[in-house]
Amino acid sequence: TKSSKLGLTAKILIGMLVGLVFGFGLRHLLPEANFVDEYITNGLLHVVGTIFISCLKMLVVPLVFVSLVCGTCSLSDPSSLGRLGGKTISFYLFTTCLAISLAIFATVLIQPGNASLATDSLEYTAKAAPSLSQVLIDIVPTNPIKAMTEGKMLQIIIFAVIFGFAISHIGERGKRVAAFFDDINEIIMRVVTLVMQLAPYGVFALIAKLALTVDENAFKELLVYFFVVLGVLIFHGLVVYPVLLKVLSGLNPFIFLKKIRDVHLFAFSTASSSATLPVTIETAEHRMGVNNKIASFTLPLGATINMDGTAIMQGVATVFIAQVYGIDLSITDYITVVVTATLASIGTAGVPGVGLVMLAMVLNQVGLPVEGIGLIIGVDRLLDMVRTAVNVTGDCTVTCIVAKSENEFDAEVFNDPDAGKLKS
Ligand code: DAS
Repeated sequence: TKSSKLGLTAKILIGMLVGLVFGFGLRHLLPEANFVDEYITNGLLHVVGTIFISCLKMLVVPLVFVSLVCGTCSLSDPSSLGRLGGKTISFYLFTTCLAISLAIFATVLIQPGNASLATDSLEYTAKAAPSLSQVLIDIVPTNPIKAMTEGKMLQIIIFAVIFGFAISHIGERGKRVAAFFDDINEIIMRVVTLVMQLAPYGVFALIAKLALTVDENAFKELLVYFFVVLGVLIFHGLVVYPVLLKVLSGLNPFIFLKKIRDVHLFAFSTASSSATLPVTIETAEHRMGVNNKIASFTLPLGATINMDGTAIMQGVATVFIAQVYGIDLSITDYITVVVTATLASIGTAGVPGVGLVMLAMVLNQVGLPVEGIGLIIGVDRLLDMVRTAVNVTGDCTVTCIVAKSENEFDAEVFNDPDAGKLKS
């Protein structure tokens, strides 16, 4: 039947649209109804949306550990591990620097901040973020199982790389172990595709809840700020990455953007790079032709330390807050913002609400009032959804560039429009 021909992407988009109509319709038709809040917003929609995100997050640790063990033990030699890590981290830092520089340039140019915005009643207590040296020390797990139960991504990555590397050094027995991990990886990827079928319902609930709870008044005062962040996010996501992909790998950016659509929809609706990670890995490997030995390393690392969308919000927010408080930033301050935000993206690996935690670090660094964050909180939820989609696009772009440069890329799969397409 026609409906069975509808791909997953179309079903998710329908889920989003119905969620928007349902949420805004209910909000404006029954504005005072208490039962809506209790039984729908914080009841049905909250339960369905949370279960959907939990189903995705449930797969992250086993998938990252198993796929990274598979990827590492199939790497030809240890030096390729070093080269792969060096290339990946350099590209991630470069794209983050570029993102925040674009953001600062746009905000200085457009000047969205003005002294008319009320600042006296603002307050914001920043969550303490670990120092970069502490993050580096924490990278090595004292207990790998504890790292997995706590979802400490960098610790899981390090342990999986060491474990996988050791497998490739125990001769014939290693081949049997590697084959076992390959089978487990296949099983987990199959579970990923099953969970992805829940997306239309999960996305409906998440978007409907957003429509019912978003603070429409906050947008009135922050419209210019909101559209400056949105504009730079869209420019970076749809212009900068495609240009980098074309120039550095020769790949067709239009095919890339078409194939990454599901990842965008998951990232946008969940606002979580880590929850989206199973879909990102599945898409990179089965739809874009990136070899597991690359994707299994670059994508978990990217989801943890590469947050260009977040850096863009920080760039705009920092200059915006300075403008509202009438504080002039010097060139040195701008350079400090770029360096701090780039390093902060590594320093706050995997911290929940990482965007605002990093912003507090950047504001502190240039002596701006952290309570200024209270100005932008009202529109941050929607911007978080968009910048998460940009974050994962950056991860995929660098993954394709690195895979192509390592010749661990199947161009046939990339150019096949139906490769790895989820049959609904
Ligand atoms: N939601 C974060 C992410 O998962 C981004 C952010 O908070 O800015 O990438």
